Amino acid sequence: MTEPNEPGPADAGAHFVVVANRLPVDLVRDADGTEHWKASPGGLVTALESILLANHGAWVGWPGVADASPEPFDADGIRLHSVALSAEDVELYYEGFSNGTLWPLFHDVVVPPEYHREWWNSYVEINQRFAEVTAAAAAPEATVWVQDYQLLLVPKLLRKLRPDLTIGFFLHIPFPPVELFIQLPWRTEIVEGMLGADLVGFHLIGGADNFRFLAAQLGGHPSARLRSSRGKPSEIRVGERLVRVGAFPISIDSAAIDSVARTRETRQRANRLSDELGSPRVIMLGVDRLDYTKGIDVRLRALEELLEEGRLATSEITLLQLATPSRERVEQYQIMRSRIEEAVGRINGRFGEIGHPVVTYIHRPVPKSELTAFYAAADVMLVTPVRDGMNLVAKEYVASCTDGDGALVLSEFAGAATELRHAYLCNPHDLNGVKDAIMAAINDPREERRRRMRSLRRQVLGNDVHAWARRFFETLDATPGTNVHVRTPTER
Ligand code: ADQ
Repeated sequence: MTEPNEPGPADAGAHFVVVANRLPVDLVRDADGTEHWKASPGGLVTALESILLANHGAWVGWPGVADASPEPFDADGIRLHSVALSAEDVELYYEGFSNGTLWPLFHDVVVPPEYHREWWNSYVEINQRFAEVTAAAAAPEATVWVQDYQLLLVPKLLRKLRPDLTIGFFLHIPFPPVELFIQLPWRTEIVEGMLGADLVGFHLIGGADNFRFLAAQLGGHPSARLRSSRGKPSEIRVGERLVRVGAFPISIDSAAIDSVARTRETRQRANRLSDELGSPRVIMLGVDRLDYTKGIDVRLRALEELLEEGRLATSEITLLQLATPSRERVEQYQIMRSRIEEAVGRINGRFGEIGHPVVTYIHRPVPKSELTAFYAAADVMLVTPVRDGMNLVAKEYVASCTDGDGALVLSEFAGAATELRHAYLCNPHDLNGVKDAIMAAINDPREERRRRMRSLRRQVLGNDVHAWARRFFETLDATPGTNVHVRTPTER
């Protein structure tokens, strides 16, 4: 998407509406108070853009700045509806309940989740606000697709306001096992909120199974116990309705990344990067939001020990670690950032040489075109989260490896590991295992590395984000009682 156009006239509502915490454009407020919009095309926009355009769709979300409530407007054919959040809403609903309670709880309590009633109250209130804006934006019998953990209550709240709608829900992060989920004081409300959808989608079968089990336990929906045959969505009876639950592993626009990676500009930038890094034998790369789930600390510890033990030498390797700033006002993120920056400093202090640090650390986002060149330049990609819903970085790396020469070290705790079986898989809690996986990725014979990469590329190029969205809609359409009028173009 590019810059938005001027506000358009009010309309009778869209037949397809996406609801997500953030709009696909960010409102930017300059120091002098002037405001402008900046496109921020994430993976979800890429996935849904063609469907939104084919259906004159709408998007409901927060514009990213406190106290802003612009009127609905059109941006490249998509109608954008802002949900206004005050600074206090951001603190309680977003930083608090979404990222201080749900995020750590759903990521296996990697850090302790905090349970505060005022965070929960705000979460309920803001979910209601999202439901109201969506109810006003949707045409009669429209299809609405609600996204992610910030909006778990929206399906039920929206159904109450607009029983005519067909509602899909997709969770982008893991859904935890019952033993963890039941810590949540508002566990029943959350499960009931999600069951307001006609189709509840997860990345993995494990998440769908966890949810079904909980629905049976907490929601009093005994039919939820019924297991479906592997890979097929199952059905839960909720009153008169049937709710489908299934696994839909998300992907990327693989062909687009592959073709950018093949351009001369990208190849040249990749070569230049290698020169800038001192043309080492092995370039290792990490690309993450700076988040405590991503295991940046794990790979730094593995690297430090490998250097200490002399299994790797400063002269032959380098690690480029890109870490996008994220949730910087949340305390656990500040703690993690300090720990990572301390480790980078320590490793460079111990093992770096003049003009040749072992770790190059960039704490800011990198433009997508640059990122593809970085992937193309990397001999070994390190993806070591302690828990991750999917991890798109792993797939982006594979799509960028057009010469088939690259190795992916991948945590078993990333959703992507269920599909990318030929990566160098490792358990991030087993440091020796991580070190061995890194060494194998570096030292395996070229033919073995290429064999693995061929298999990974088949998987990633054969299962792209467009297929993901299509599968979700087809399943939603096949759910009894739904009324999907969404066109899903097969050609982009
Ligand atoms: P995230 O936790 O944000 O997503 P991920 O899937 O890796 O994690 O996606 C990150 C995206 O940000 C990638 O497209 C990547 O290219 C980009 N990115 C990361 N660091 C960057 C940098 N330094 N510069 C520029 N771009 C950068 C959540 C879940 C994941 C799930 C996705 C999609 O936590 O598990 O895979 O949603 O469902």
